[in-house]
Amino acid sequence: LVMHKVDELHAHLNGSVSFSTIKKLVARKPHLNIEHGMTAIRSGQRRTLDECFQVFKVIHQLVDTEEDILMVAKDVIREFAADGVKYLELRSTPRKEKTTGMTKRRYVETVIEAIRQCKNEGVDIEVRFLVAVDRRNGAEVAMETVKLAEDFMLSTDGLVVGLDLSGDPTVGHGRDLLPALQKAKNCGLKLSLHLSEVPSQADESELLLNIPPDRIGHGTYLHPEVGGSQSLVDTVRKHNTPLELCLTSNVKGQTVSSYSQHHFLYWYQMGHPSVICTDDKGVFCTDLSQEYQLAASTFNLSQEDMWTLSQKAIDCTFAPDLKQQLHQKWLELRPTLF
Ligand code: 6MZ
Repeated sequence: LVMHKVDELHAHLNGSVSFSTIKKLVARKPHLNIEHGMTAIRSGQRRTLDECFQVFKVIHQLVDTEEDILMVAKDVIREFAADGVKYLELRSTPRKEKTTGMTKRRYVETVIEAIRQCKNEGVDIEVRFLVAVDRRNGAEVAMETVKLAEDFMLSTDGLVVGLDLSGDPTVGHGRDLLPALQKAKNCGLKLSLHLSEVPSQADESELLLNIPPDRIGHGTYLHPEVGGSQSLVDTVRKHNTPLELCLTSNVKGQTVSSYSQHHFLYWYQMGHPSVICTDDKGVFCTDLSQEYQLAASTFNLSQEDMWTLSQKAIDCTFAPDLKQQLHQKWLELRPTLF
């Protein structure tokens, strides 16, 4: 069963690095003694979320030059295209690497360069970029990152469309980041915020949901059945804020106990805009087709249901200029079976 999904809206660049790209990186840096088992969580394996964040650190060691970033970004874009994705929003945290001289600005420029090169090479996918704030780094870095994102939004003809808030959810509090997030929103950056990825983030979610963000990453613990609250759900509903849902990531990272327990069902049954995404296709060994298939088989959804889901995802993108074109692609891809 082939699932023709149209867009991927929640993909962290360094979490999306495939096995074949990891092999190339390892060959460039044999002295690090890194093997693939350290950069991916295979089928049937589980890790705590904390261990997942250790995995990102290993990948960051492998990806620390402009040359690496360019290769990784181009490979990831080509892989999403090969999976049939027509529109990709990539997100990544700009990193400065003292040892290689890479700056945050060069980091973002290099990702933009990768997007442009893929376009020039005729890869059949539209790509937009969200600059990510790692919550671990605190208020000052968050504000710097927002300024960087704003500069790029203005200078890249709409390739940089937004800001992501991510990183280890057990570190720091969103209250400290609120001024930076509000500034981002005010200057026209779209906001996608990881919210309530772990329990006991209800206070933070309450605060950040009122900005309001343009999309929510995960939102695993927002609803009352898992310790969130009806008032959080009501706020999400009031603003009609779409959720980016990543089934395998949440199961392998153990924030959700099994596929059938995934909060996809809660929101889907309510008819709330919910978009299926991969999160970190390299680390969690998945792709968007597989995530669509897992959602369909777990929740007993028909192929038509899945088509409708992928169609609705188009309205959740941060690229209004592409919506019409994407709806057209969706119509072209859709089989006439139903
Ligand atoms: C929160 C996550 C994440 O930015 O170096 N990241 N943040 N929750 C998750 N759930 C599993 N998965 C990835 O890609 C890696 C970074 O993305 C964020 C983390 O900050 C991680 O270091 P980039 O391209």
